[in-house]
Amino acid sequence: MKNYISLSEEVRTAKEQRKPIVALESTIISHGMPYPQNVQTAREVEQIIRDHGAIPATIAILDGKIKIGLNDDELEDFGNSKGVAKASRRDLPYLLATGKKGATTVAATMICAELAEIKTFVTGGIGGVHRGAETTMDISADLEELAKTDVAVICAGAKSILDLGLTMEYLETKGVPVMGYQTDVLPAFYTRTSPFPVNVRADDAETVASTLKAKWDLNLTGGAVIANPIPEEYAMAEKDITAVIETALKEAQEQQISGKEVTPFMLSKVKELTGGKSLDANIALVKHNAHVGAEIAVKLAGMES
Ligand code: PSU
Ligand code: MN
Repeated sequence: MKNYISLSEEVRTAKEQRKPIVALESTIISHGMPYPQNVQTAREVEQIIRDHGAIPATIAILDGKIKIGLNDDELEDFGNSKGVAKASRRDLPYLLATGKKGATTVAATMICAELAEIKTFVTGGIGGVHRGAETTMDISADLEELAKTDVAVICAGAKSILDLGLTMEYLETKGVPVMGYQTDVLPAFYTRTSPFPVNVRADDAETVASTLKAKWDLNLTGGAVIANPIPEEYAMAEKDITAVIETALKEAQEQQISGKEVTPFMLSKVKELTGGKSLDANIALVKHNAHVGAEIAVKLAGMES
């Protein structure tokens, strides 16, 4: 197993010194944002994590290795590459065997983080149950991963391109805690609220960390969602984003988009239809998640027995 994993210098040193580490995904870099904003944002997010006392580990598949931490050149090259494969659980073996580049989704990043013994992972939004899943069966592998892999995912909830109600039901069935960070309801990525209550509310990093510790001390396998609303000043108007999502969903149906293409198609349509505004919102919420995620990682590291 060790043969497949390659730690960056920074991450290796952090591990030796038992510093808190925060994992970051790479699908958001290659499929979620345009170049060069993607690389710029990735660097800034990493710096926010350092500024709050933890070490960032951006995870990607390169040269037949699971890279835990990318150096500056690797990040630049990765963010500027065309045709990087979107890598979820099922894709990891083939990409590692063939040496092709892979951008890890939430599911794959959780797997890689667990292999590297990293418990905290910051991203933008998670995948979930798609609208119409009762006939398409389109349910993100992210949810199954949350059910079985011991990594906490700090995100801004999930985009309402998904069926948020069914996503919450699925997480409940699988026993995945959904903690609202300073909120009682599930945030919907671009907006701070949705009609769906979270499982529990946590008002500080200490509460989140001690809840995670209790879960894993009891061998209650699986991850947790820490849902952190987008900062007020970047939140988009509910009716604007709802209209955009309806249009994007209609186009996806007309073009018969299916399988792993659905989420990237929806993300790029939403981006196109909202112009620069959605990208600004996206960058702001990831940075906010990085801040909160680093604080949680620091608290968790302090509780290690
Ligand atoms: N949702 C977002 N932004 C993203 C993704 C989801 O708001 O970048 C990406 C994440 O990497 C997530 C993946 O793990 O899409 C889910 O894809 P799918 O629905 O195909 O499982
Ligand atoms: Mn899917």
